[in-house]
Amino acid sequence: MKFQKICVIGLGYIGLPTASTFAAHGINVLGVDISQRIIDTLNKGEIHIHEPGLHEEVKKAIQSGNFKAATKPEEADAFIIAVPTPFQENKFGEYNGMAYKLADMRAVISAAESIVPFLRKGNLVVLESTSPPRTTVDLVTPILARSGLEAGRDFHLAYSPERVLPGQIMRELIENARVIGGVTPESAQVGRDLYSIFVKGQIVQTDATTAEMVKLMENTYRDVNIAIANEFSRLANKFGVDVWEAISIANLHPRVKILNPGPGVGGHCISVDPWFFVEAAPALTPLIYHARQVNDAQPHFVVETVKRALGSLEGKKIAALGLAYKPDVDDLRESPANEVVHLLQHEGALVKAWEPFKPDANLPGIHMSATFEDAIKDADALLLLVNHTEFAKLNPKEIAQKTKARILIDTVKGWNYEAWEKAGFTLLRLGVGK
Ligand code: SAJ
Repeated sequence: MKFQKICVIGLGYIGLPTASTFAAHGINVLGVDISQRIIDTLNKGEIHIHEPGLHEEVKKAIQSGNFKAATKPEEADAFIIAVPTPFQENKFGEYNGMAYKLADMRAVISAAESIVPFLRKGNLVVLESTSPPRTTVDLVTPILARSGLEAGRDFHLAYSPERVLPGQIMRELIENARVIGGVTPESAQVGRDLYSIFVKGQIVQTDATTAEMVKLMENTYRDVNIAIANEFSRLANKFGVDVWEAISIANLHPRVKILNPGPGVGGHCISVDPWFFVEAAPALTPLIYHARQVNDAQPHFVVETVKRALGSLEGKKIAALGLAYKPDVDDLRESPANEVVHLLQHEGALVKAWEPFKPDANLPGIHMSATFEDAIKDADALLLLVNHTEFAKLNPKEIAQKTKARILIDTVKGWNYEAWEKAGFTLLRLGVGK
């Protein structure tokens, strides 16, 4: 099937790169978002998020006339839904005394509803948002049926998850393998026709529910593996071992690849998606549930480590370096660093936070320093929470001039012991019981 015009609903971290990449490949793209502010920003050729290479792509797409943004969809050959599926803030499910988080599917529901008036015979609709198993079949299909058209007979419907890594989205969108799950084999084939416009990686066709499950399995696999690394860090601490050394030696085994411990698991994917499995089948998911618990509790282990370095935290001044959920991104969503700062403050610490990718972030209850120098100047200790490249590159001798702190706590193995100790600092690393 040929596509002249497509409509991408949701212009966030996935929708916007997808829309601008289609536009760069000559497709007429209408990007849709509920936020008028985002629409105005994009139509000026500006962007509202940080992702390397994205701004240039959007600017070119707008200038070429291939891309415009609006708050309402229009008729098109294909509709792509790329809206967020967070979890509900104040509502939990319960199974055998275990509370679990619930998906908030409202954005998917209203995106599907917004397509109904514009849906025509022969169209393709693709859901990209990470969703609980069976969402395409059980939630989206009945909504689209309100158009009077039937999925798989009158129009094509598929689920195709994004699998791109924030920070490398523009490249991975094109190069990564892509799975397309159709409600019928023909829907999957038409989905393939669409994405083969720019995807260079392998495209695999399957059914919609398999594709949904694949996406959740990938992120759950990573979550469970980070959980074991985090649990190892606690064990190493207890047994007087350096977890980083132990992991690097264990990883010499040809079939072992332990991930890195850290302050916890953040972002809007890995810390969220495993809950979709738990919600869908709590009786079948004890391992997934407990891995989530381990990762969510890791900020407490960071606080214990800080206490080991500083004793009581009452009145102690701490510079928290990095609030993003991972290195070299500006995304602060579900960031464990944020949680660490709150826990430290709860123990009486006076925390100044510095996030180079979003110095002016407005986070309730967190004091953001306007400059790095201000954050570290009067601190008793510097706490490294995110391994941003610029933190790894800091010059210990220069920092020794800029701060009165002589204690460093490194939760991400971003700093080299020798260099910092030579400059007069004492460095304590998460998961090092030596
Ligand atoms: N983390 C660790 N230890 C590690 C690796 C990561 O603590 O060894 C932490 C990070 O610091 C971060 C969190 O885990 O807080 C998640 O980071 P990430 O880099 O593992 O993943 P995301 O959330 O940025 O992107 C993931 C990717 N999924 C997989 O690698 C299986 C990406 O490919 C997906 O497209 C994305 O989720 C998504 O959108 O679902």
